[in-house]
Amino acid sequence: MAVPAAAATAPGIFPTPHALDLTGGEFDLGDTVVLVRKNGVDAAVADSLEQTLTQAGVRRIIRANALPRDPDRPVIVAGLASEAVVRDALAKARASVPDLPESYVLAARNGLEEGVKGKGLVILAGRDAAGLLHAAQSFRQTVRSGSIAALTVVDYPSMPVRGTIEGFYGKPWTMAERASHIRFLASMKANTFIYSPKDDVFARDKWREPYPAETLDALGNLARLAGRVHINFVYAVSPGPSICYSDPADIEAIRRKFASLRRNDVESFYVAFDDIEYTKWNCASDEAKFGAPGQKAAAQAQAGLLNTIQEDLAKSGHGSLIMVPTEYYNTTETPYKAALREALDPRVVVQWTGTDVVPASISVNHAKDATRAFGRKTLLWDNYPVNDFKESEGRLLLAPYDYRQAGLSQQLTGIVANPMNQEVSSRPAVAGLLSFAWNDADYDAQRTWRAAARELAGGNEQVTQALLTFFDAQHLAPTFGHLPWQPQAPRLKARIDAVRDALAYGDAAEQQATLRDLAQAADALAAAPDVIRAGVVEPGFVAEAKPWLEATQLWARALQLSVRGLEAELGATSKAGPRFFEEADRLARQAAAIEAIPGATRFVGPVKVADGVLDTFVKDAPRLIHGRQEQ
Ligand code: LOG
Repeated sequence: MAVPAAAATAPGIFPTPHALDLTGGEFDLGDTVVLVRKNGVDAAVADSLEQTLTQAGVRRIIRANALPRDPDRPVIVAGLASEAVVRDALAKARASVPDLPESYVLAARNGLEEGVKGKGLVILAGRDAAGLLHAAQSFRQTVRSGSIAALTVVDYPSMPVRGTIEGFYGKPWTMAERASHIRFLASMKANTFIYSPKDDVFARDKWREPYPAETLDALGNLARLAGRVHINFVYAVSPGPSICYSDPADIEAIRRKFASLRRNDVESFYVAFDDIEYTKWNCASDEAKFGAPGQKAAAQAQAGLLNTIQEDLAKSGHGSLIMVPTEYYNTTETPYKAALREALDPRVVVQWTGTDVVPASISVNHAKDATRAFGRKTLLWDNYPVNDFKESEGRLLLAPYDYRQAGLSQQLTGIVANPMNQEVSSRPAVAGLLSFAWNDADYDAQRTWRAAARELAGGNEQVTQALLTFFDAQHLAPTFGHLPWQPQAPRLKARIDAVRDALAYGDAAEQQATLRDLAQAADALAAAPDVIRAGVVEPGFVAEAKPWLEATQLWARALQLSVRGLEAELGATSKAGPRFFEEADRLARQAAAIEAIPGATRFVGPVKVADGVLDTFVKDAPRLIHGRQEQ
C-alpha cells in the first residue's frame, strides 16, 4: 500500500507569483539528489541551486544529463524551456512556460503522482536565462526544512523594468553596498540598477572629466556582477547644470564618458536633466541656435542631444537611452512637455515621479496622464524610500511600499525605487516596490513587508518580530509638504489611543487592561534593539540604524516608565507616580538628543523615533490622571 504523502502548505514566495497551485502532498529532498542541468543554468543559477540544496540538508548532488529511468532519489531538472529534457519533464508535470520574457515554471511532484516515478521530481524551467534565475529564487523560498510541497508555479513579470535608481543627494553608496544591493535585487527578481548618485562629481558637477582609473574599474566590476545575475546596469550622466547643447565638444564629452564605461562592460545609458535651471542657457551659442531661453527651447535642445545619443546607442547595438526630464514631477501640460513629446525620439525612455516629487499615491489615471504628457508609456521614478530631503531629516523610512494602484502595469513600462542613503535599510520598502512591479494585481503590502523583515532576520521569528516593532517606530513617510503619506507608528499609536480612550471613557478594568497592553508594547520596543543587534543577518543594517536603535531603546524605556507612572496614579501607590514621570522625562530628553550619523545623509540632526506618538504620550502622561487625594 502506498504511503500517503504529508499534507502540503502554501509557501511564501515574494514577489507573489502569478499562479501557484498545490498539487498534492510534500516530499523530502533527502541527503542526495540527482541534478539534470541543461542550457541556461549559468553560474548564478548553479550557485543558487547549490545553496538552496545545501541549506535543505542535501549533502550530495549527482549530476546527470538525462532523466534517469528508475530514479531512486529526487530528481531536479533545470534549464531553458526550449531544452528537450526540460520539455519532457514539464510534460510529466503537465506544466508549460509562458512565452513571455523572464517567465518561468517551478514544478515539484512527489513520486506518488501518475507519470512520476521515484522519489520526486523538481523542475526549474526558464523561458530565458533570467527566467531560470527567477525560478531558482522561487525554489529557494519554497524549500522548507528539507521538504518541498508538490506544486506548480507559473510566473512572469507584469512590468518589463523593475529595480532601483541610486538617484539621491548625499553620501553615495559604496561599491560594496552596490554589489550587495545588486544581489538583493536579483533575489527579488528585479532586472535593473541605475547608477545616478547626485554626489558623484564625475557624473554631474564635473561630468566632462574622465573617471579615475580605479573608479572605472570598480564600476566595471559592478556591471559584470550585475550581468551575471541578469541585472541591467545603467550608467547615468547629469550634464544639465553646465551643458552647452549646441557645442559639439559637449556631445563629444558625453560620448567619451559613455565610451569609457562601455569599455568596462556597461551596456545601458541614461541622461538626467532633473533639478536644473532650464530657463537660462549656459552659453551664448545656445541662444543663437535655439533662441531666447525658455521651457520650449530647453525641451528642444534636450531632445536634440538625446536623439543624437539614442542614435549612437542604436548603431552600436545597445538598446534604449533613458532620460528624466526637467519637468518630471507632474503631468500638467506645458510648453516644455509639448516640445519634448514632439521632438524626442520615441525609443527614448522617459521617467517621471508621479503627481509630485514625493507623491502620496499613484493611480492608473495618473499614469495615463503621464503617457499622454510624455507621448509614450513611462518608467516611474518612485521617490520612496529616499530620505535626502528636509522633511525626511532624522528619519529612516521603513514603512511598506503602498498606495500604488493595481493596474499600473498596463500604463507603465516599469518602476525604479530611489532608495535611502542607507542601503540595507532601504530593502523593506524596495522589496515591496519590486513585488508590486512583478505582480501589481496580487501585491500584498503588509505580507511582503513582513517577508522582507524575515529575510533580514535570516528566517528567525523573534528577530523578525523585533524588526517589525522597530519598523513601526520608523513608519512615517513624509512628502515635500506638511502631510506625511504614511502615518507614524500605527501599531503603537493604536495601543496608546486605547489607553487614552479607556482613561476618558472606560472603567477601571479597561484602564488596567489597556495599560497592560501598552506596557507589553513598550517592553517589546525596549527589547527590540538588542534582539536586532544580535540577530539581523545583514550587518549593514545594524551599522546604518545605530543611532535609531539607541534612541528607540531610550524612548521605549521612557514609555515603560510613563505606563508605570499611570498605573501608580490609578492604584494605591499614587505617590510613586511623579517619580516615574520624572525618570521618563529624563530618558526622553536623552533620547531626543541622539544625532544621526554625521555625513550619512544630506540633512542631519537628531533622529526621530515614533515622533508625534510616543514623545507626546510621555509628555502628556503626567497630566492624564490626577492621583488620589489624601484624606
Ligand atoms: C531628485 C532626486 C532626489 C529626490 C528626493 C528626482 C527626479 N530628482 O527634487 O535626486 O533624491 O528629488 O529629494 C529630486 O526626483 N528632486
